[in-house]
Amino acid sequence: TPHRRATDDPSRADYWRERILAKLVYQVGKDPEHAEPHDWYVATALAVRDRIVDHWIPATRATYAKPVKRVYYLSLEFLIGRQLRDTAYNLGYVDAVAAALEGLGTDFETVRNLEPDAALGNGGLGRLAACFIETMASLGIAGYGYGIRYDHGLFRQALPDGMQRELPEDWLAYGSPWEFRRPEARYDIGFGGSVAASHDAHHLGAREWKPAETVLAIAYDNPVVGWRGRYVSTLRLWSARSKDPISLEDFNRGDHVGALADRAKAEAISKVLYPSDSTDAGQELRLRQEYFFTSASLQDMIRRHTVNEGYSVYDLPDHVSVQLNDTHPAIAVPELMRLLVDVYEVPWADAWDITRNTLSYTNHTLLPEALETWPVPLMERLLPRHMQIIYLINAFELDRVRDEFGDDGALLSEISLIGEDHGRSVRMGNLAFIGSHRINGVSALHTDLVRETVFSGLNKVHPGRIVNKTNGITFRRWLFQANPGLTSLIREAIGDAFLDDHEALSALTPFADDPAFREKIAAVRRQNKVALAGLVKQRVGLTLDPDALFDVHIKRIHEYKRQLLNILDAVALYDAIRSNPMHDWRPRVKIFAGKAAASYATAKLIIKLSCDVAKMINSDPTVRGFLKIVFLENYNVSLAETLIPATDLSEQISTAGMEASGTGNMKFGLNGALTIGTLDGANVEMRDHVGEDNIYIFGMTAEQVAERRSQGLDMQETIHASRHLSEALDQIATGVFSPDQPDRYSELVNTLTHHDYFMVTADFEAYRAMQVHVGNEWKDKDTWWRKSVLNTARMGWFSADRAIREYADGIWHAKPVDRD
Ligand code: DL6
Repeated sequence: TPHRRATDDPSRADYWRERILAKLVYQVGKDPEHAEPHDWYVATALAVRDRIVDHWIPATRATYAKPVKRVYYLSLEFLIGRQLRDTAYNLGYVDAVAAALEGLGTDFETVRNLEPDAALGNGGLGRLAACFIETMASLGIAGYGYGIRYDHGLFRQALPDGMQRELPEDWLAYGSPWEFRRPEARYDIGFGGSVAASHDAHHLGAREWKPAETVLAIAYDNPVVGWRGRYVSTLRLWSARSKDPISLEDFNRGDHVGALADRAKAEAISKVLYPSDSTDAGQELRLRQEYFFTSASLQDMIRRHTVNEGYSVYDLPDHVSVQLNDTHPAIAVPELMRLLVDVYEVPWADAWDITRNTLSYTNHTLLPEALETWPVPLMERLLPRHMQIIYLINAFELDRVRDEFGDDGALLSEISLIGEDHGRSVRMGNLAFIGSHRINGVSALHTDLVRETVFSGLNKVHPGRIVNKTNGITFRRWLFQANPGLTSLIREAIGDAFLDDHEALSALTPFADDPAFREKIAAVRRQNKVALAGLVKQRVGLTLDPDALFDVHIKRIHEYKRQLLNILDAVALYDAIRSNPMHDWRPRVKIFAGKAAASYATAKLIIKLSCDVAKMINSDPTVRGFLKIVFLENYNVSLAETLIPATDLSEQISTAGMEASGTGNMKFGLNGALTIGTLDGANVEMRDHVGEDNIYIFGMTAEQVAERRSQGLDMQETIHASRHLSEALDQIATGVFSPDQPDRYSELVNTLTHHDYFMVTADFEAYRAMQVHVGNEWKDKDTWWRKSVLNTARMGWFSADRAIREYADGIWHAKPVDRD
């Protein structure tokens, strides 16, 4: 208002200048004359954080004043990335902050790039959790994220000679300016010990668990501000501490290391993000992590519900929804039962109703190796009371099913919580299912497959419990911030409504037929490609032509995601260029990035192969730059923010039936990249939305894959039928790309030939033909940019706002907080 002092108005640069300087001097303790760039980052983050708090406190008060359902999102992973731009953008202060920094002799880009990525997740599942927390705040849902404050997030990937090395990541080396340590918010987490005996084997009442070991969970709060500051969600991350920081007795005896042993054991729980994505995670530390954060979160939630709000635990389902992000927090089922029965003395049957009506579970994968199971002996040793509860839940469930469906042995053993296959184990997927009122898949196809495969038995006995909630992405980060050029063009064309209502992007549809608009879109893409080319030059020394087709494949490296298929196509294209160098080739750059799980040898070999193929092709003068291959090291959220807006062609080529949804596919489509993909995960719904003429779908369907697998995996005939494929495989197998070790890939090729579970060879010809078609379409710029505009215009449905509304209406029954 005109009466405001200039320095009270956060839309002004002088407001920020004053506050950033104050933070620099009084919190960072630096003289502006001698401040390092990182000091400016911290001072800026702290100044911006103050404005979050200005929204956080009223939002929290409003939630207590006019209670709505609180939603707790329990996730072992939150792949947050950088927070400065996201926060300043959602609050609407980026321009003012940037102007202030300019006046202080630095600039916003430099400062924001000094923030380390918070990489507390492996991939899609963790990034989805981060998108969802921001989106709940944007919609005004009273949302809380609960997870672990890992000292070290996802490893840093180095690629000396193309071989992946994992290096420790150290995002907290300088501390985090975003978090608030809450030493008063602490809970005891027990492990091991014994449970007081009862004379009655079917005793359903309270029991006393005496843990042998107790670890402290200490809260760190990260406020996450929503769009236009509507609400602020709290991401509460738990850090493990020992109850006794040191054994003075041991120390005084001279055992200085032993004196710290208990502490080291306790703190190991929150030391490192478990590096595995979908390979065996069966280690005790992982189970300790899962129980640690789940128990702390449930205790915290119940304390807020009973002590702060004064409700009874019987009313939990009316006021609270807990979403289990995959099976990692599935121990919540017996833990909530334990808290209700043992601590709050709720009768078993009531406790079971409360538990089931409070919890719901999202399934993110059908991969058998990622569906967690825990050996019964480990569970009995580490969580003896939980094991008793699991046995009881199982007994009741099996009795009920026997009553209703008869003594169907196959059905009973399928739905049992105890697997008997390789020693007795607890099936966490079944546990999460039975303890939840809703189970959701993350795309229409995936949900169908969840019903038909992993949970077919449970679906039969609990029809209607499985629902679909197709994933979504936050447009604020993935379009508005990552691609300001495209965002401005859209605003000029259709106004600002789409900033708040993402489906209003459809108003862009007629602009697909406007040649002047298409030209502007192409110019923005070119600018983004120039920026990416600069980054590639700086990182790998390769010069890229910004007019080449940028064909991008970025995600975790996994056989089912089929980076191998893309590499085989590159080799076939390389051969085609060499055998016909005078053809009208259009330059293409294939860009890869992604990390392989540390223990996943084949995935690491695929990275090495990409690098070997890149080395040969990039240095071959006959190719004359028509094809270049780049593998960028250390893929993370920030790199994705640069790559996606600079992409022409998005690779979403997983074996059909294996990618639960994908969310990268949505980010690319939104930014106007065209997709080459299989009918897998959310690609299917993307095709339905953008129209089949505007997406390049190829290959086998999930059904065909299943059918083909049932016929066997030997692909010799398929390979012989394709000259391109057999030549490419031959070259790879015989060491053409690995002269230093000619047999490096012979086993890999052997597997493709005789045991091609992921159908790389079976889909090769269809993929190659589609790539040739894409190359031809790229030549016709009018067609290409028309399709690009239509992709952006029709991706509105894939907003996380839509996804969270669906969860809020269909699963949580949660309404937005009224802040007025
Ligand atoms: O739902 C988020 C994300 C999906 O988009 C991916 O398709 C899916 O692979 C991923 N799942 C996981 C779970 N572990 N594994 N594999 O990360 O979830």
